[in-house]
Amino acid sequence: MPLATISVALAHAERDASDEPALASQLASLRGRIEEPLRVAIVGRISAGKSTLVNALVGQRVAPTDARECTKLVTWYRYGPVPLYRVVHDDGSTTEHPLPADGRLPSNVGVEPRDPVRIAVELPCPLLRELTLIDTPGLGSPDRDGGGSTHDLLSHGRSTAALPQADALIVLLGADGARDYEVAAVTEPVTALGLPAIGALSRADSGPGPDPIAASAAVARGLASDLTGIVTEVRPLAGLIAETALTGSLGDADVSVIRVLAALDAADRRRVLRTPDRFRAAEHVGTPAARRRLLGLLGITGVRMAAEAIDRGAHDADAIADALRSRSGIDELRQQLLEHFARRTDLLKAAASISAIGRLGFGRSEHRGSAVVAALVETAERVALSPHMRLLDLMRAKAQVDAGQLALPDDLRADLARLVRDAPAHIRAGASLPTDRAIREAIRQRSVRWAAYESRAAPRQAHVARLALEQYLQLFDGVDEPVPRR
Ligand SMILES: Nc1nc2c(ncn2[C@@H]2O[C@H](COP(=O)(O)OP(=O)(O)OP(=O)(O)O)[C@@H](O)[C@H]2O)c(=O)[nH]1
Ligand SMILES: [Mg+2]
Repeated sequence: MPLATISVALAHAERDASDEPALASQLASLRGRIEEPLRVAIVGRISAGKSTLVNALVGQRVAPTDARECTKLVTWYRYGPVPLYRVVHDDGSTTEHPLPADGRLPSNVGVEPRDPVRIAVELPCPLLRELTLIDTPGLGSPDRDGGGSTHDLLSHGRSTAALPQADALIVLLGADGARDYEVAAVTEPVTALGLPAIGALSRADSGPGPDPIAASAAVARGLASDLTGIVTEVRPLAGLIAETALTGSLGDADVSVIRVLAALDAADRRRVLRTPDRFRAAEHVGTPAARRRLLGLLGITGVRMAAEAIDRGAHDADAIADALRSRSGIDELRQQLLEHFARRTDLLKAAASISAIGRLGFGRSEHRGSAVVAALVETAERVALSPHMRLLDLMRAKAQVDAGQLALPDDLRADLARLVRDAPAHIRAGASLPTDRAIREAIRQRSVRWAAYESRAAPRQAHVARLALEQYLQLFDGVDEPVPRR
């Protein structure tokens, strides 16, 4: 409903702004944005594994990846029936090209890196019907040591300039992301925009020990707790392993090398797989080129996991890829993307539109004095205060409760978890049956409990209680009055 209200208000404003063409075109693009899939930007430091994650999500090695700084232009991945890419210039002009036969976007698309352009890729990938992915250049920390390189600054600037175009974010915290200034470089621009964000501890396979992915879960939990209110959840992600598994990159030759490894006696296998150098030097396991290739595809932890998959009965490339995928963390990330973003598209689009309208009306906006904009801002502010939109506040409160930063009695915690779910009314209300009567009864009981709590709780808890009561009231209003029988 909020989204429809905003869409209509934008249409009216566009009509009223017919003698202000620059404003009218901005309003038209805001309205167009409402009709599109949700835009999710992937942000993180240089080499955090952003482009690798894009490839894993779309199931194709399309984004160029490299150990050196690689993505210099913001690149959009949208749904389209035919694989192609467009180079978008600053003046809006575009040139269209088919994707090469190997499906990879050329790493140099034939423009000077300084040209202020972006790239728009279209792929027939089902996930892109629901979400548009925006791959960004690495964020840096230019202030830390008196200014990064010109490239760092340029990349950082391009990324931060692209973020207001997004509705939601995936924030990759690198292996070194546990250090304060690294976290700050990435989270500052995110915090400034207040966009909903899910976090991942990327390159989770690169740590020491036999099972670095499992070991990094504790670091991820610590980050999640430090970053409450900025990102919901932080889980370990081994993007490279996910990319290889989901793009069908393992071939028969790779499987033969993995088989040889799996057949070694336990002590020899442990020795060979202790470090990448030892694996490279293991002359009794395939050719040097084959070992290099396997390391590039999976990293040493991934190679170890592939051999373990054979121990557990995987017998071909597909089965090994399945085993790798399920341990990489990508399934969980996808699940989070659907749960927190795709299924909440209308709510998040409404929130993003409200922020964008706010930016038109305030700050350095050239349209600040326009009466059309003033009317629009007023509508947006009204919608922002509606119970529909305040569900976002309740979701944030739940994240604080989950992170242990806000204490609530157990029964209210359970109520809160149900209330923020994207589910039918009877489930949100915690009713025993999906009937109007049961729903109303459940709402009555729970509201009494929350109201009693509100009256004696500390201010932060009382605020959550008011938000919860507001949602119950709204649910109650949505249930049809029973028709009295004669
Ligand atoms: N071991 C390991 N390597 C990874 C992982 N993800 C990416 N890499 C490697 O790290 C390097 C950088 O990955 P990219 O995906 O290009 O990183 P990016 O964040 O897009 O980097 P920029 O575009 O330069 O900012 C590449 O060599 C990847 O193969 C991972 O999960 N584990
Ligand atoms: Mg990149």
